[in-house]
Amino acid sequence: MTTSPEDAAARASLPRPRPSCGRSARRAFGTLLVTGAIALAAHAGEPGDPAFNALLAAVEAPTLRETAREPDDGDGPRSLGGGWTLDVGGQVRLRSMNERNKSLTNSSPRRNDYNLVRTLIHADFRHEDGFRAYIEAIDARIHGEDRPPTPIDRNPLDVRNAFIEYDAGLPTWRLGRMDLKEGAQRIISPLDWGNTRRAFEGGFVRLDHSEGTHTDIFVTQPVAVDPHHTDHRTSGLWFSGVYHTAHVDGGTGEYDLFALSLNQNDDVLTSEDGDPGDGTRYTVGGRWRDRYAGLGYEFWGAYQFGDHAGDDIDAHAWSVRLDKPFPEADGAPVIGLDVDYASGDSDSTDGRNETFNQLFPLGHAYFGYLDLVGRQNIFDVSPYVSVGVAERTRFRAAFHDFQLAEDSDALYNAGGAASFNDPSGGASTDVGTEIDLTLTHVPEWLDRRTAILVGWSKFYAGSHEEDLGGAGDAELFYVQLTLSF
Ligand SMILES: [Ca+2]
Ligand SMILES: [Ca+2]
Repeated sequence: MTTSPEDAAARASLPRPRPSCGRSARRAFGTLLVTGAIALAAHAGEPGDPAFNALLAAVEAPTLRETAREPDDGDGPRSLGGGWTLDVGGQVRLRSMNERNKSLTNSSPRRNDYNLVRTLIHADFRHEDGFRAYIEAIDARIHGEDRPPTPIDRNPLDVRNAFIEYDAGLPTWRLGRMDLKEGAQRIISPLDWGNTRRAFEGGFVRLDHSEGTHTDIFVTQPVAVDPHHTDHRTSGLWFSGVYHTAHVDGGTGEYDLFALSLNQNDDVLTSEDGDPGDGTRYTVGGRWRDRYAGLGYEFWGAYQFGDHAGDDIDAHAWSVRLDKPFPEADGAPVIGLDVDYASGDSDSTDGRNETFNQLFPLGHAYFGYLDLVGRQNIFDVSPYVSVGVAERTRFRAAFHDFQLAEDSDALYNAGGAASFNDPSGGASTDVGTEIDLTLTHVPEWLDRRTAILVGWSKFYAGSHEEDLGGAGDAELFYVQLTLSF
């Protein structure tokens, strides 16, 4: 989105737009949604047995769940003799997507209805002496789309995981193409929601200290998905780090400490003066999660520094999560609140890069299921409620109120792409609001780890996009079936 200096100056002289009546109404609706769902919880169905509740908890937030089987998760590997075993497994996932105006510009075609089909098959060879070879193939396709596919939709028949491992007890060494998943997946995730998932190539060492506590050290290059050719690691891009996770308080508490480095060569970056260059971005931070008096809480924070094509990096992000479960009540409801902040750039000409870089996140889980918002230049307040509404069925409702952290920086989507940028800072910071409703059902007649997910999301565009030529709201309806074997 571009705008003339005259327009920007005219807007800058106007009073800052205020939230409209409709917006206030939606905020009120968000509050009502939470209280209404709590009331609904009081009349919900059977609480169910604890084991099933645990299973449901695993699938009720599909965005935080590893739907693909972990390399070490098997139901009975077969013996090959000579100390070797083999486990073969996989997953088929089908998702029907019905999007409306996801561009937020009302550009044609406004509707985009398509089907995503993904098949994963793996073979896991292990030797009793600690040697291991793991390979996983992916076939990710899209059908019937009205708009061009995104980079995470397609990857017909490729290698998604291929590594060798040696587990000598302490530590575990891994070399090859692999997933990286750390903490609550805020900045390092395999991005399971994406049809293609995400992988890295390089070396990985896990130092095991005790149950639930480990230190990971890795030096990798992200794999670039190529829908037409074989995938390769991204040349000139390195992602390395140390990520420590520890369990405390007898397992109820957990904390992370991390130091990461993203190194970009080949002049792919651009300074605020417009000069191309290389750069290294360091990210240091931590996370603390525990429970107190029945209330769950989580604090997360990260600071970034380094060099971006000659500009100094100075960026940060933080999150606060609170949740209150009612395990004894019908439907075992949970109410919660997420607040997420990620810095933006306050001056596009000062030679300081202040936009937080979200790195390799599962943004879908945190900033609305329409994926219109990522962890960059944003302030998001999101209350939510989750409750069992019928046998083996759980309902979740979340509300988001999005504001830009800095009005002179862009809106960044879940993939990190910038849009609706007004460097003059004349446009409103009001990005909009979103409602996400999901229903997850685990059918009794299907195997474990199999789930049906139905979701509806609606984004109500705020005055920021309207100021910069956006038009209309966005909507998404989807149905997903996941079968693991
Ligand atoms: Ca490919
Ligand atoms: Ca700047």
